[in-house]
Amino acid sequence: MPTPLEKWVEEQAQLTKPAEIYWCDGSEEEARRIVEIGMKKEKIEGQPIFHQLNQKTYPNAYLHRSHPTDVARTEHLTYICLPDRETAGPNNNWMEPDKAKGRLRQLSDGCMAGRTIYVLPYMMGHPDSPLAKACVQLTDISYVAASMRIMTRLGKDVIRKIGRSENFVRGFHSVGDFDPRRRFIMHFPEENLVWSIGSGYGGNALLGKKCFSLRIASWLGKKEGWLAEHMIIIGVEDLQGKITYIAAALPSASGKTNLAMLESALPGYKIWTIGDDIAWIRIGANGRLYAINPEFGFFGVAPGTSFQTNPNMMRTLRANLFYPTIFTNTALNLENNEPWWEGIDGPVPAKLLDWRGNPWQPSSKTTAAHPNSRFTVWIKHCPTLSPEFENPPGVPIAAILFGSRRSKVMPLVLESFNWARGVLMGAIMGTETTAAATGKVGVLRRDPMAMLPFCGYNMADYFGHWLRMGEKMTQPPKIFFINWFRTDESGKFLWPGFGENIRVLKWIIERAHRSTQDGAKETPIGWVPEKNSLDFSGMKISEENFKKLCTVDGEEWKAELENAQAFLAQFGSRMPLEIWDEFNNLKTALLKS
Ligand code: OXD
Ligand code: MN
Repeated sequence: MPTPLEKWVEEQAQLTKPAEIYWCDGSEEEARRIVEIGMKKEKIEGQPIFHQLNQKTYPNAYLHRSHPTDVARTEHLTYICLPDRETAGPNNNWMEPDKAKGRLRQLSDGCMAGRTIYVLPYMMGHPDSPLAKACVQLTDISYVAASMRIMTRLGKDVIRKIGRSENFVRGFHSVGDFDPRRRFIMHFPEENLVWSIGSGYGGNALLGKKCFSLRIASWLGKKEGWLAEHMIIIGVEDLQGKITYIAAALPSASGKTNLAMLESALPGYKIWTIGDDIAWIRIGANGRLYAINPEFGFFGVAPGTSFQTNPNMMRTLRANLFYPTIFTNTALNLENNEPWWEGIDGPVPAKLLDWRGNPWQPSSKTTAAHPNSRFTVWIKHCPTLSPEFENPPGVPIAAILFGSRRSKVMPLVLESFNWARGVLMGAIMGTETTAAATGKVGVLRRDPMAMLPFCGYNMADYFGHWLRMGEKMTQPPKIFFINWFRTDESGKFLWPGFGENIRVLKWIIERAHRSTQDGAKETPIGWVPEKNSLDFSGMKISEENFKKLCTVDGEEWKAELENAQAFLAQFGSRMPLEIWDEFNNLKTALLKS
């Protein structure tokens, strides 16, 4: 008798008609073979999937050029297929599950003809973690097979673990013909199923990541009483060697990965990396929050990454371990066969191919690397990886941070008065858009808790779930807001960011453990730091700039709340009343100020 897993694979193969079914075992030898297939056999528009880079300076690294129409997440083609539209909410595209499956079956019929279907068994989370989930993804491209081995705990043990159980997360993926008109990323939360066709882009195709670990997992979290969040997890070690753990949500392509492995500008402080994108968070028996990173690799944005901005990532990218590192849509330096992107150290090389493989000159109108070019790299390459990364229960979280990307309005750092107010402020968080998703860059959109593209159900229910989680904890973490992106009148950033961000983190951990209100100024929206409470040793900042960074401008905030009110109103009567109560309290406080 075939197992439910074998049966499912067989059914998918009958539909998609591949030439071959290949069950991956996760071994090193297999990883090399898959990369080899991508260099020699599989092609996109006549071009090999992988190009081997300089093995001396970037050991085991390869460059992948995607289909030119397939370079970012496509939110307008991403659907949540729950039985009723209301449960999916206005924050998601919705399709009725049977209708969605009909459409997907039609698109998938014979879509793998002549190709190999790779069966990828993997775990999200350490297998002994109370939150761990066994998953299987099917794909028809070596790029995704190789990337999933970097991003997850992939191996044949997972097949043994699943055994005859029906209880595994199913991910079906095919690149189809890469045509955006036949591209869909569909989620079926009630069936633990993701079905993605027409795209090889990470966020659309590595189904353990955004699709399962955020969209489906957020739904599971709501049902089971935990949280799946778009958050990094770090430990901040202080001068006494004490480590305080923080989870921080930042919008896509806003320095999340840099923060996750920050090199401290303050001597004696150190950041320990646990995760750079996703946190699964549960309440422990002691009433505190515990977080794990369910992933096993980084899928980070290349442009802007350098020894100046993120030295630990540069070291990670050059580590010589047996997991391949994949660069996607970066430029190629023809002089030394190294990847290149805007913002990397050193001068612009004389001979470059752009991300599409065409010769590029500084006078060219487009950037050489795609603005959303990426690297995929194994987490164990990271020199700041915390020993707690492999700890199944996770780490206790003392502070939750919400970061936005705002040139005005949001101060550098702000501590919320309490959990419920923090949830409201997280719910109305606005941010200026980046290249991580298709669409216009730099326009303001509400991105609650940096989860707008990733919450797999109605966000009104999600806010309610956050409020309930707060009530269940005996020691809820403090909630903070950070904004590295505030500018002056001429559009210049007021805060240097990067390694200097430790100064803000230091303030935060001190506040998280504090017993007094000293060092903070109360404003209608929360507490902001007094200048002398931030450690500015070794850094100069003028009184005036510090004031601008921490200003809470009543007029700006009144306009902000008006815009936010319209956002909240689209959720209608589903919005928890507590959220409106908090909103009205905030509004009253601002009007009084
Ligand atoms: C990502 C994203 O790729 O948030 O992490 O878009
Ligand atoms: Mn992300």
